[in-house]
Amino acid sequence: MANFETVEVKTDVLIVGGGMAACGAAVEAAYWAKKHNLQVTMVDKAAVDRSGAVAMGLSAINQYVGLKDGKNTLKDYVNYVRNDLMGITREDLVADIARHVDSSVHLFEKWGLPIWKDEAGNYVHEGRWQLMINGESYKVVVAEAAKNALGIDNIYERVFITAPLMDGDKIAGAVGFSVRENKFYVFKAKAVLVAMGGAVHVFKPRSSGEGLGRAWYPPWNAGSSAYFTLKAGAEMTCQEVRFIPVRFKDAYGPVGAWFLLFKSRATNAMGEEYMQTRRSELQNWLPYGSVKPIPANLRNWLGMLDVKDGKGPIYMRTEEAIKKLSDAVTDPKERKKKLKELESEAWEDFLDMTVSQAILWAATNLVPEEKPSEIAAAEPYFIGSHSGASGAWVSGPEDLAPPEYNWGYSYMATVSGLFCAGDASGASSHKFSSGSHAEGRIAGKSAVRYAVENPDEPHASEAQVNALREEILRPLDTYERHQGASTDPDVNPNYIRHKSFMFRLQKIMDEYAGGVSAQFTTNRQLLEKGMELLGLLKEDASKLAAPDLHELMRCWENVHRMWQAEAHVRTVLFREETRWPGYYYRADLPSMDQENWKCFANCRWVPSTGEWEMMKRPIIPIYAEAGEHELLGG
Ligand code: SFD
Ligand code: AMP
Repeated sequence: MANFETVEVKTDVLIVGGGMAACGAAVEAAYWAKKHNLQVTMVDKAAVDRSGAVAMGLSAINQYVGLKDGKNTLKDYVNYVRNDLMGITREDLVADIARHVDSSVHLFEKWGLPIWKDEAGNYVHEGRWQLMINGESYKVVVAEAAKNALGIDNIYERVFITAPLMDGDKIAGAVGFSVRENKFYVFKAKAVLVAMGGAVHVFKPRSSGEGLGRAWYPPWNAGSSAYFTLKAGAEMTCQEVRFIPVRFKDAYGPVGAWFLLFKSRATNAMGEEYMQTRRSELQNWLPYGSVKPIPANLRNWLGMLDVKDGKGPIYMRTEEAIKKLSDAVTDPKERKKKLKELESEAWEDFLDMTVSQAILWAATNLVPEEKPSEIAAAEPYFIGSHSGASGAWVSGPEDLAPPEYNWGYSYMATVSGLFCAGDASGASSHKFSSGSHAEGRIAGKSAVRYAVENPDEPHASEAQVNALREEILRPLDTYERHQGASTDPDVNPNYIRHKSFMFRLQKIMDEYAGGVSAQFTTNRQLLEKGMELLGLLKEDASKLAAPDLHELMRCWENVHRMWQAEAHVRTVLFREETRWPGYYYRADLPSMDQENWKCFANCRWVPSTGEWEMMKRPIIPIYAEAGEHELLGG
């Protein structure tokens, strides 16, 4: 592409992504870099003010430990996370994030985020770990601090990072392209911090036709973190752990406030409460089936059993919850006031973070204080920061991590100089927006330390840069060369456009890897067939075609998704058990095997051979005595 300018940017620490983790990294890295006269650069595919999962805002901060109040301890949080993930978690990472997360929340408040307070001036909790916020502008507030810290000249927006730049097996930077101008970017850096979020639309979504693209997690998080770290040769963890949230049906409104704050019940079409009627099923998943709160995947599973038995729809009993809360107020005038307050809180919960759910309520004449509302399990997502766990395998903090979990700088992947945070780093679930920010801060500081102690200039060969440029821009060339071969630009014997490619990927994942249509169920033969079809899809990736920069981005997003898909299918195959029913069910191996599989299932794509390696890594308890650890489910 002769009319493409190549722009080279040299920096010390490169932050890729501009979301919660990246903004946390920016604040901390800028502070430490200044002390050492180093430069920190951030690059985001979108505009930092409204990029990433928090673009629309949030109505709650889901991780606040409240260590200062003395109500919770680090051990409490570690126990909660370990149990929720059916025993599979890195306690060192979870504890490290938990001990830093409160300060991120206090910073948000200082920067102007309104956090709900009660009459005594204390934070209003949604649940034990969650705080209610007026969060429509959450991301803008967090972005402003990051921008102030870095300086606007050090931020590149609307540049889609496509691949890592390597110096042998060490990271040397990243390459990408502008989605608005004909510019190919080559960022060279001593340390690179990956925070490009999770992966959405790897599986076929429930939405179709006019609603296509609607999802719970943002469709613009397309697996770039996983692709980047895999292609750099980093070891990955928990690639089999996809997250399926239960959400208000069709517009994906959050359920947390209803279950935790409003204490609502969910019932089936017959009015039965599956969390009660299906309780005995929990015995099959001990010790995790007996913990409190019941792990997210098991909560899903009990509801799914009702749906499988034809007992849907499943309803959130909003009318019942609102009545119960307002009836508790005896004075009629006060009761009326309470009712109004609850109604407005219910709407605000959606307006703060899932506006389309409020629109759907309005469009379908849904009055929450009068009528229950349907809920459903969404489609699978890859997200290391919520109740999923997928991401890179990173080094733990020196003072907490045993030798098996520590190989140097905190939050550095197994590739020298490559750091990860938020959805990009694995096995440290339940960090959410606040914990991702905190993890970004720790990783940002660590990346600066790496750049100080490894001062050699980054080096990447011209041949590598040229090869990447050619490969990345190829879809534009392909389109230009072949567009005349047919009258319909979507149907052409010489190329495939991004949407058709994505549909093929989603169909494979849906039918063979346990998506919505397959009721989240799969087996070895299905997975192997899925691998075969993914192989064919991978061959066709070189035929992707794009008429413009926007579609070029779409093409690469789908290549990134495809690599996330492959890591997933390989790891679901590797783990010979069902550990997370409600997320996926291996019909050929329908129970949990604590003896052989209470371990991490890790994988690595080896750049020098193009082969994949699969390996087990041990679960090492830190926060519980051996006996107690068992009792607590870990
Ligand atoms: O209720 C590239 N989340 C919630 N967290 C909470 O604390 N409270 C809630 O209420 C939450 N809920 C919720 C949440 C998310 C969503 C979408 C909804 C509801 C509807 C989760 C958090 O948002 C999440 O944990 C964090 O945001 C994760 O942080 P991070 O940094 O890992 O990801 P990001 O913020 O999405 O940022 C990703 C960035 O990468 C950029 N990017 N840049 C360059 N090149 C590429 N190729 C790139 N690909 C991506 C993005 O633009 C973005 O800047 S509730 O449901 O639980
Ligand atoms: P959600 O809106 O589902 O993302 O939930 C917000 C927070 O509440 C997350 O920390 C969830 O893990 C938690 N949560 C949601 N539903 C429940 C529930 N029924 N019991 C316990 N925790 C829940």
